[in-house]
Amino acid sequence: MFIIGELINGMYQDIAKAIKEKHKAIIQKCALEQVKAGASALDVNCGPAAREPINDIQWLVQAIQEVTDKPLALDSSKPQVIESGLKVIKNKAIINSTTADPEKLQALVPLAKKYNARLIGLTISAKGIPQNKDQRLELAAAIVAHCAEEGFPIDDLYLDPIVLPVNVAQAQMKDILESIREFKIISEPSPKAIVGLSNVSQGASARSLVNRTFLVMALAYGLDGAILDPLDKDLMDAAITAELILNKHIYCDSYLEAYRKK
Ligand code: THG
Repeated sequence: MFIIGELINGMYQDIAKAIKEKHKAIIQKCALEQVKAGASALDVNCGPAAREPINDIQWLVQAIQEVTDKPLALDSSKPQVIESGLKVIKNKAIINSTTADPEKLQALVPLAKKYNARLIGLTISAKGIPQNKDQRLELAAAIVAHCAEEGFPIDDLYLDPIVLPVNVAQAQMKDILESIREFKIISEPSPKAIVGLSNVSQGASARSLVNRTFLVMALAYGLDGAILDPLDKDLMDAAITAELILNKHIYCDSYLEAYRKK
């Protein structure tokens, strides 16, 4: 599974403060901890309160790149902020994210091509978040069609059904899971499926249990990647075990230890 560590996000107060005060060591520690815990990439989000996101994202990227060469996912709803980050990224970037809104696609698909970046497409439109799996599939197909027309490699496209909190959208959970399976059969080669996992447990108690249960189920539906908290050891163990059962690693009695050493 492609694991994107979610912790460098200005929604967290300590990270917001580190960004504001340009305290590099805090960001670098957070990057290294996530990589050590098994993150294959790191999400980089200046947060909702950032006053200068165009400068902040460049500062974040540069600080992180001093300590790791893992791919970075530039997480912003503003194309100018994403482009600013792309300019200073040395390795392969991930654009997080476009929506199915034509204006967004027209801004971000050319950027993804120009910078040879992977692209996350959210199944959301100007009308908002879909209320069922048919609307999700329709938006997913529109994103795939746009990428194919523009010559963007579908192998580099991740579709995100947008996970909603179970405490407010319980009736949608099954549709979200089924969307993951449906996304994979839109085209050949197939787009990949990714989720922002922690959304599912926002406002819920027993967050870690809710997160890992959803993740294991989503993996069974064909999930390829997740933005998650890699420091949650129970979550990582559940993911490794689910992938073992799905025959993605070879079984040995010490498989958890063996996988972590990889
Ligand atoms: N899809 C994609 N990108 C995403 C998301 C998604 N990026 C952002 C988000 N969703 C994924 N990242 C997080 C990070 C933290 C939390 C949820 C999702 C979170 N934070 C706590 C809270 O809000 O309760 C704690 C915040 C705090 O300490 O202040 O749950 O869906 N492509």
